[in-house]
Amino acid sequence: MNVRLKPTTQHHRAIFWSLCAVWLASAATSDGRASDPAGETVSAATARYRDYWGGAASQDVHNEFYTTFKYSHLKGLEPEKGVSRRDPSTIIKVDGLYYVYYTKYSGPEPVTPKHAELVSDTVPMWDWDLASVWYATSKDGFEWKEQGEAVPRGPKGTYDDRSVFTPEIMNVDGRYYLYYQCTSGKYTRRQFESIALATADSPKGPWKKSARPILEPTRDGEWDGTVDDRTKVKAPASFDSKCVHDPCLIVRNGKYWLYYKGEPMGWHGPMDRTGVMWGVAIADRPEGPYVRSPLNPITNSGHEVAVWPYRGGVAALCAWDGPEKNTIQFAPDGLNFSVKAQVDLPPIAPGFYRPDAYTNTTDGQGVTWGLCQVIREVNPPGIYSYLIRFDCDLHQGAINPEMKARPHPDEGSYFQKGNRRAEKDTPLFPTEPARKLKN
Ligand code: AAL
Repeated sequence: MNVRLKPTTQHHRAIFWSLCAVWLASAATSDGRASDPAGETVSAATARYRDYWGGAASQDVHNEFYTTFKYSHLKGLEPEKGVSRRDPSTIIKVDGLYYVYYTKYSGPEPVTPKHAELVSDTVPMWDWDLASVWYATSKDGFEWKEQGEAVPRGPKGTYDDRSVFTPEIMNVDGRYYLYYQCTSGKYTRRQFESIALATADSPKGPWKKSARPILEPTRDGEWDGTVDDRTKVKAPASFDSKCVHDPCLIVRNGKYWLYYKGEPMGWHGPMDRTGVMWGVAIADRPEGPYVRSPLNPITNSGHEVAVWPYRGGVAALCAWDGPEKNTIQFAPDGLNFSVKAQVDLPPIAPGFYRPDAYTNTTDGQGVTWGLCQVIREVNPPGIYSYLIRFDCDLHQGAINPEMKARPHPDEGSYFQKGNRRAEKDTPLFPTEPARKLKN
């Protein structure tokens, strides 16, 4: 049986640890030991184990924020040559059917920023460029039927004429809100990207787009020079100055909390102070206006956004980028996150089934499954991105207790494709340092 920590104890501990962090650091002796309040001299790691992690209760088998992830292929949405399906939304259940929305691209091989000069009206930079939002339904979450396009690209000259991608779905009071990333004009390395919204009375549409995007990048940087190089800015810019991505919503305290990922102008360049981090913008109505939290960015890590109501707060899965990557985090107030568990091989771009994300709950139950993606391989070309299912146990009720056992990755997890040593001295972007690998 899993021993679950009482939230209050845990939150108090987290607050206590934040306040005491400075004190503990100064109490450490020169060889790294710290004396705990009982007067016993302990190492810094032991002090952290007791005070931050909560001692034995933090062991994986007892930790409500720890899980492994197990993956399954989907029937009906198998990998398809020349077709990408990626960045699945939250999964919703309506009249006994699950619905998922995702980016779909089909066409020539994307050229990547290395060959940005080849991008055209028919040749994409990435496999989310020249794309649109499609949807599929399922009775059991394993076997899916693609239903068709939900939101197409806009006509030339409109805010989403280039691509419509990375959707999120919210259902509230019988209305359906489909948030999605959008971009216009020719896709460049310095592309700005926004979040837009389409609404409908049914999960099948028809979808009506709002007049303008509902969240835009701040654009508060100044590009250095006219060469199409995203790394060059004259001064540091906001973490979300170039792109706002990966909308993921929660209804909390009667308001609409739109969590998103930011990308700065100057990303990976000498003026980059943030890298990829998440922000939140809050509105009284699903359509906005969305007001950014003054605490943004509210994570220092993570890529595609995945948050869900948990107990009285908000839990997050931060995969991929940053010093706190591959962690489950928790914020009692939805804003101040701390690391609660480290995880192996987390899903990429997860869209969770989050049945209480939009119920304004004050006791979020947690999540146990969703869809995610296997990303397109550049080398060898041909197989594009596709969707798979993951299962986990991040639920108060410990629904999948076997997920607390240590992972046993199979051979494919170790011998991954994509070790592109042949390209080792070719940077993806002109001013990024080439990755020099030793032979
Ligand atoms: C994903 C997401 C967003 C980005 C691109 C497509 O992993 O972060 O959707 O724009 O990559």
